[in-house]
Amino acid sequence: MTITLYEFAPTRSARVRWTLLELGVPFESIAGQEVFALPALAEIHPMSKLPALRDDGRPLFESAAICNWLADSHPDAGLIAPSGTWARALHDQWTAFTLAEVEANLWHTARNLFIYSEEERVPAVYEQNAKEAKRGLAVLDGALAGKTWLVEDRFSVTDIFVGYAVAWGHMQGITADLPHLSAYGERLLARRLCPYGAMGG
Ligand SMILES: N[C@@H](CCC(=O)N[C@@H](CS)C(=O)NCC(=O)O)C(=O)O
Repeated sequence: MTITLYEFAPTRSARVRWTLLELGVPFESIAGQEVFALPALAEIHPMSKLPALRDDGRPLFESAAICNWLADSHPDAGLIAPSGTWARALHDQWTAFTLAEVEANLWHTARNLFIYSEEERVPAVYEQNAKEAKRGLAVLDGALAGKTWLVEDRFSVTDIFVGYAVAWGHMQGITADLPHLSAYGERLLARRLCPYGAMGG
């Protein structure tokens, strides 16, 4: 079994890197900004986005799908609750919530800050996106009151997934008055294998 990860450090590919490191699974890394232009990436991701993965030759994209697959296919590591359990439903809840209510807004701002050409950028969206992302982050802040980790109060791939959006929100300057979330972010960064030190989009 060989795993190849297409990645660029400051992007959502960091979620997959961290998951692989926590699982102790060896992998080949195709890394760097130039990866976006590789034909091999286009063969996996129809929009040539990162992260992308080949597992034993099979192509997979979307960070949530990849992280879940990796954790599910290495069940002994206990990094994700089994399908059909309530803990798994909570994992699905927090990952879907993070994507829809937090990350979509952060990404829209990021695209208008540095992905789109100058003529295409709409700075008016920053404030609205920050407001909506903060509503989602505030829900996570509440969920973390009196808890260390999101699901069953033990570290899991849920925290790897949600943690990236929390770190991203921190970078966009919208987590300041969310104390449980800020403490959670610090706990994540303090973990030995956490690669979220250098990220952002
Ligand atoms: N929902 C996707 C997001 C993929 C995505 O947009 N990745 C960014 C990097 S974080 C990218 O490849 N951007 C290049 C582009 O938009 O063309 C995931 O979580 O994997």
